[in-house]
Amino acid sequence: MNNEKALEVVRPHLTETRYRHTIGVYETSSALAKAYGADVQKAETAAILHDICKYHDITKMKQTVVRDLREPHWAEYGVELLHAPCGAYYVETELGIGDKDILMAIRSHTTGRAGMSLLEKVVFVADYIEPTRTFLGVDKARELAKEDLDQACLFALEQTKDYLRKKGFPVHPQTEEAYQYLVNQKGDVHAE
Ligand code: DGI
Ligand code: FE
Ligand code: FE
Repeated sequence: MNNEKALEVVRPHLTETRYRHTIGVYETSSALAKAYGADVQKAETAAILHDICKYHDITKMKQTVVRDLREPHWAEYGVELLHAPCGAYYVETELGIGDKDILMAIRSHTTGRAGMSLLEKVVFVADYIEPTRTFLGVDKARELAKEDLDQACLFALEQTKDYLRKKGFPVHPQTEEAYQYLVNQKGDVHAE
């Protein structure tokens, strides 16, 4: 699906603000893909569609993860997580996008994943740093993304874990594992 078509498809699923966020993720993913040598077209498609289920019905999304995906854990750590696996499922089943790299980038864009592919990291970081984001620490994340994509992922995961801890929200195991994986990898680099 070309970018123009994907933007047209996603637009009615989103609010105006969320659409602007999506454009930001699209442009940032494109730039990061170019900088780090990821597949630019795949990064752009995944970015445009990454939040397609953000405002879908929560009850229906819970049904999707339990009945269709048979991964009920997505429903057990807060409703904010549902749109990522459901987004990948929707894009595959309703839009006919079969590319596993794109689907995985959409699926892991909220929690990250241990051993993320380059494409997953690009979309994960772009979602965090796109120009309309304003939270504390976002400038630091933007600087890190220019230097080292893994460091930017690690920083985003650390900050997310901190935020969740302060709010008293549970951390999904995939977020924790994504974080630990990068910490261990960093340890390995320093040991060399
Ligand atoms: O959809 P966006 O707002 O663009 O961004 P996102 O897909 O990264 O979703 C952010 C939300 O997800 C934010 O409210 C924090 C939440 N979140 C991220 N990781 C976890 C999490 N919530 C829980 N409970 N556990 C997590 O591990
Ligand atoms: Fe999202
Ligand atoms: Fe997003």
